[in-house]
Amino acid sequence: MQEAIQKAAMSIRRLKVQGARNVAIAATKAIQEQVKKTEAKDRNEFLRELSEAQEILFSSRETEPLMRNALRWITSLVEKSAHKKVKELAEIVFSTSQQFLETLEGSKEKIAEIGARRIKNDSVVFTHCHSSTVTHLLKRAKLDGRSFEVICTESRPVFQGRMTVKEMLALGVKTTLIVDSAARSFVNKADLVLVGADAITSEGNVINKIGTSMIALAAHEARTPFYVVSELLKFDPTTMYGDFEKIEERSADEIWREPPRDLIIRNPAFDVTRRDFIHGIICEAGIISPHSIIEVINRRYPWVFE
Ligand code: RUB
Repeated sequence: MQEAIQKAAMSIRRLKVQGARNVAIAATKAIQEQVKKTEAKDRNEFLRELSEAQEILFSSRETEPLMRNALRWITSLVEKSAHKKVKELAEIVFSTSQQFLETLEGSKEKIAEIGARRIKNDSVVFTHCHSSTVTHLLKRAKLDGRSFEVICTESRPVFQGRMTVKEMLALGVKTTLIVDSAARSFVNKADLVLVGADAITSEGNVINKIGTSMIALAAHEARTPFYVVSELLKFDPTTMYGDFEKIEERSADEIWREPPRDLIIRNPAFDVTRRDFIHGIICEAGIISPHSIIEVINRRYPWVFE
């Protein structure tokens, strides 16, 4: 039952698929694959199957509004359609999923094009964790002929920073890896900080890999501009109606496999960076202030608020 969905949810939970964009892409593709094989006999059964799939994927990682926005949008279009035949409903899922994937791809390119202009020649870029949106922007800057170097944190406990440094080295960019606690010492040497986002709240605060808010504080103190590089669809509309974004807490095993008895280990995957520490959000609509997030999203993706 829901084989493609279960498989994708497992890969997402275990971080085989990592980063908000890749999570949303994997979930959308899993939905496409699942509807191809649907055995639902009528509209009601098909909608039930879709809603179950959605719940399984949503629970794979809690702090992923991009995935939730994508799947809710796809499901809402199916629900709104008057079609009764399963084949036609499956076709709607397939084409809207495709449309979502294309929108996401378009946003990535636009963000890279805009953000690359902020990378000046001979500059030092500080980054944290692994954001495919950030690394794509840096690739674009490199293709545009800019010379720059990158400083990246390890990003404990799962070391996503190693993925970032490998990508940068493959690009031929001078790259330095530091331990997370060296952030303050190195943010001083950087011209700007670029980090990704998992979620953006209605107040313009940004949720990203644990440690991001500490880097933002250090950058503020060092007067190093701190930018968030993110698709607008990482906005979580439920935060507008009073909900707090949930911060996923991961297994203690990631930190210490055989810890002493009675030790308490906490492993939150993300933290919240207040908008006051964010110079700008580099998104597909341009470089915007976190204060204007609702207005910009409302103009571009009004369906998010439905
Ligand atoms: C990854 C992380 C990334 C964002 C943005 O955390 O915090 O900065 O997800 O990534 P994890 P992208 O490794 O726990 O998923 O720009 O690729 O969406």
